[in-house]
Amino acid sequence: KESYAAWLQYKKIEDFSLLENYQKWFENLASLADSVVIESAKKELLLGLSSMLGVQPTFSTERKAAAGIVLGTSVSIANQIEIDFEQLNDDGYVIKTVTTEEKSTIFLLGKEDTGVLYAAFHLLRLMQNRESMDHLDILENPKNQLRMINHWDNMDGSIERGYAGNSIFYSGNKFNDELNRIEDYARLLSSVGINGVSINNVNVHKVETDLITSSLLPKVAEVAAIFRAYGIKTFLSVNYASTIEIGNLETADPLDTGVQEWWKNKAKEIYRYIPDFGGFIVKADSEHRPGPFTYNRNHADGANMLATALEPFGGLVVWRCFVYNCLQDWRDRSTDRARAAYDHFKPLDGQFHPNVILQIKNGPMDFQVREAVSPLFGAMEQTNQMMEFQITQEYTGQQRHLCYLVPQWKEILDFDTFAKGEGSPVKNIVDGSLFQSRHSGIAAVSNIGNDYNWTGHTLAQANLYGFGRLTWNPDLSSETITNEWTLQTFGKDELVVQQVSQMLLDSWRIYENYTSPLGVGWMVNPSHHYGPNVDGYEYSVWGTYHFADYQGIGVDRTVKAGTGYTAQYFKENADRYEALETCPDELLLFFHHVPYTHRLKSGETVIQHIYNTHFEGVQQAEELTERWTLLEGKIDQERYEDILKRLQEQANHSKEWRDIINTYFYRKSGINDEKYRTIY
Ligand code: BDP
Repeated sequence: KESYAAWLQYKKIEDFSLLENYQKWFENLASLADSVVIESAKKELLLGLSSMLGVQPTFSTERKAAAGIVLGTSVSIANQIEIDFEQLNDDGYVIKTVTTEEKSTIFLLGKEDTGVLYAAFHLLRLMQNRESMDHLDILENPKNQLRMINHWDNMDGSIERGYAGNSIFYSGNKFNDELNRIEDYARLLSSVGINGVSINNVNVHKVETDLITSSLLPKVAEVAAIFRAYGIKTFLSVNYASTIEIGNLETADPLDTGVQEWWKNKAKEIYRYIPDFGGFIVKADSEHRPGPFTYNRNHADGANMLATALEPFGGLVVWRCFVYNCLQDWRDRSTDRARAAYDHFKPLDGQFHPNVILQIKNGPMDFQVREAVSPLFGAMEQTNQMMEFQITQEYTGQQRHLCYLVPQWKEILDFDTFAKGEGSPVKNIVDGSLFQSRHSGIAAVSNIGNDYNWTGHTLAQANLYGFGRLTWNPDLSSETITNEWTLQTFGKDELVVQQVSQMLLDSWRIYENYTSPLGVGWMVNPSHHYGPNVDGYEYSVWGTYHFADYQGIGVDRTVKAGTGYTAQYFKENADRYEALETCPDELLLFFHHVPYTHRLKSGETVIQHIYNTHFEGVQQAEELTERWTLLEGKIDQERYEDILKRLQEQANHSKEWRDIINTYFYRKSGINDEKYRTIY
């Protein structure tokens, strides 16, 4: 089925001359290396070639006279075709066409086997995109070392913040017997360069605490073997208080020698089952999860204790910085959740072990449609840092609304922190280059489940694809990624590619238009986070406020009169956000509390902006449906209908957003819409 195949469609090539041209390359496939990873590369090539071209190449372990593909990792071959392996990093690869009078060959060479696999996927992508094979000369290195997906899957089969069915890993508190689907998932991930996956929720309950015990480790090892064949390392989220819950100890104090010993033995045990185990993800002292604070220890103590245990085996501790007080009093305006991660972690710079990476959410709040970039990026010169994005659309329409996040992620990665003066973008912090960090990378919370199309909204597949591509190379443009995805997913049809790509590229702004305005965030229904509720989180304890009253709205985070959060940025950004005159419109209410009559740089007042964007957003959402219907007949009926239904739901639901938000602010402010449109 098309919806299941996602972007690995490998549709038969109908264009006869292209078909002939391609077929000539694939008489023989010579594999000069051998491993499970190379096996995957061969399998994928065979699948792609037989399905796109109807050819079955012969296999050999040495180069043949016939035209063909050569897979390998050997330096001597590289030298023969004038490739300098020194230019490749561990996951890098080369694709090169060499034509002599006797034969034509496409070399897929990697420094390691994973490079060969990535090269195979790249070649298949080129073919899906109908590019010429005649003069390929490609050298690719991933910019980020760790390119990771975090699953928030629970063993009962549910997925925290999952919008595409249940877990593909578990059901009924057990691993699924049927593991086939995991292999197809691994193919999807590997095809875009993902090399790490954590397979259980960061909120680790009792059953998942057992994942690191001998009762479940054999199963984890089975899953890890599937991922391993695709160059992906398996990680587990662990319960910080495991020593108490499953270790028969009375404490989880990181400085307690009993606790330290327990984890050392535990690490040894895990690596017996999974020799290339990636490491632990830890959510500690966050939203009621246990952590070192209980014992008056700090997060460096906690993380380092685990790091010491994993260190002999090359394992990593991915320590999350989502640490804040989730029991704040909304009446106390001196506390500010946005400040929390920086306040907790910045003073610990330099204290973490080399195999600890701090995983920081892109913004200081929580994956809102728009928020400021976390000031922690770049603020800890001597500490490994990695990015956490959320592919699953918790606050961005839950895969019922179209919201393509690549443009958002790009803005964040390009954000200049000024950590080392101008030209210190976030992407150079998380790729390790700015501070020469030992470990670094980008992770994101998965958006897949066991729905037949993986992601609920079929177009949400583009977010998974785009995340992988961007993680491989943050310099790719949104347009490039989007076009690539559309071509592979729906085939080469001008109108389809142009329409779908543009719909995706417009969708984030559209979603922002009819939801919470000017960076203020939230305004969603509590707990499930779907749909509008302006005061849903206003009088609760989560630290998520907009402070709207009859005069104005916004959170004053200035040093002058507010929470002082702006001072967490390097000077250039701190000054820019601090002053009303220089604070960008789109984040105005994130940083300032202003009257409804305040004029934005756009010339509109805040209240008029709210009205305008909400009317406009609904209109744009309705247009998305119309734009989609232009493609009827050009896309298989199943995907066409599926997507149409979601777009219609979005258009309807956007009206609810518009009406609730506009009415609320009309009643609060008493100010009329200049255009006298109906506000319910
Ligand atoms: C929030 C989610 C919550 C997660 C938490 C986290 O609402 O379900 O457990 O983040 O990242 O976005 O730990």
